[in-house]
Amino acid sequence: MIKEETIAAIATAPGEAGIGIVRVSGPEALRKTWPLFKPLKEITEENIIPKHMYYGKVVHPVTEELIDEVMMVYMKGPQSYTREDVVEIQCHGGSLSVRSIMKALLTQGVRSAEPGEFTKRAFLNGRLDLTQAEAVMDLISARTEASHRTALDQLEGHLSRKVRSMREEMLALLAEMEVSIDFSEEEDLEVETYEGLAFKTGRLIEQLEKLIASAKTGKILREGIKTVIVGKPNVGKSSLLNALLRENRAIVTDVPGTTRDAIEEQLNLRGIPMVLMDTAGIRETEDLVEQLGVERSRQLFQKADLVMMMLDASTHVSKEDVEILEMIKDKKTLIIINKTDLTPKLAENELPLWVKRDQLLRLSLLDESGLDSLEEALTSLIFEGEKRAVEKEMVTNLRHQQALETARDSLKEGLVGIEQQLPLDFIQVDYQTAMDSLGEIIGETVREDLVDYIFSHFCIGK
Ligand SMILES: Nc1nc2c(ncn2[C@@H]2O[C@H](COP(=O)(O)OP(=O)(O)OP(=O)(O)O)[C@@H](O)[C@H]2O)c(=O)[nH]1
Ligand SMILES: [Mg+2]
Repeated sequence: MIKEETIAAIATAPGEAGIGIVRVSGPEALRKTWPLFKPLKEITEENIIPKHMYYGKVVHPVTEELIDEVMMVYMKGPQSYTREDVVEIQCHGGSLSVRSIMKALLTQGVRSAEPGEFTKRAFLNGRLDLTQAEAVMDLISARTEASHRTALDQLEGHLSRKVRSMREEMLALLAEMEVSIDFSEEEDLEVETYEGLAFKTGRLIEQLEKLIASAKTGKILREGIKTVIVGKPNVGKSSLLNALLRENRAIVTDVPGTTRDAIEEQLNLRGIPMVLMDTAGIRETEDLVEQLGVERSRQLFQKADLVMMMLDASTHVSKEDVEILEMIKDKKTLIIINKTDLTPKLAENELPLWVKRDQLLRLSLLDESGLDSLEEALTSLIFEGEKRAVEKEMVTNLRHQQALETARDSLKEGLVGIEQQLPLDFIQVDYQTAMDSLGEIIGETVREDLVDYIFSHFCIGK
């Protein structure tokens, strides 16, 4: 345990609320809070029971002015979030009470906590490893059940355990090499030694590859998938946005060119976070405002992870349709043929040859038929037909992904050395690099500036 200053911060979000919480942590948490707290019961700083709620008042320690009625709880380290002594004061919500309590604490020589400093202390005091600390941040910012679930799994230590066990296997391999090196003083290394090493290294590389592959799903769950609806005017783009959101967000009319500016909304599609964008219908136009909107549509889909291109079943495929299809050729695309309730005119053979038939989906937004299969198609397109990763060890963090890739690449180099039967002390270096980069993930070999960087992205009070 490192002896630290006592810090405090408002732990609840700003704004009007029922309660607000001020958290104090550090060796003098109780001593520095005590002058503010006037308990109703006859308790003292010495006989206070940890983890009991005490009702009382908070007064300014200098002016004795009443600040608020509160509930106070003391958690004695190491049985606390930071493993230090912690005091939490629950007062009335809204910004005034919490801020006045903070000010009063500052007069006692308590320092304002930096962003993420509580969690950083939990990490430095060994309560959480680095992946778990990062999971805390993911948990706070999770927008869908699925991202919440993965963050929770990471907090529970699933990823850390996997990384630890791979690290142990590497350590065992290094030890094995050490032994062989000692023996080889007298004679040349046996071929079996190399074969055994190659086999075990191959297995480790496979495990690493699997984790790295999960990062793709992980990224989607964390950041959401950017999806843009494009098409010529009046095909029903805004109707689709509304149908998926299940609210009348965008204006829908039978006038082509209704949507002038892009509309962006968050959507939770069966647990997958999406950023859904409705755009202005793409066409040649004299109208300046519409021209700008069309230009914006063209730019937007370039940045999209996924494009939903809409066609109108009641009209023939037009020059505009083909132009749009050309533009999105390289994108992950779902082509939606809307208005199937009307007399059909559009024939599939009017579409360019390279349009794959399994990209097509017919529906009618008027009677909402086919919306379910659309959602189905979207989810499977996002995960590219793979079964949804249900692995508990999922990588959702770019930093972890990069460290895993470094580890994999080093082991691959090691494998080349093994195949060439190079002296083992040459090969050991690669295994050491791989081990170190796995250590970075859980924070065992991590640099201090990286730790600072990671925690500085937390919010204050966490
Ligand atoms: N019959 C029928 N009409 C539809 C269907 N979907 C949308 N519409 C109608 O088509 C018209 C255009 O719909 P919008 O959603 O505004 O089309 P848009 O693509 O956003 O059009 P712009 O914003 O002008 O580019 C409206 O009158 C809708 O009610 C459908 O499945 N069947
Ligand atoms: Mg529209």
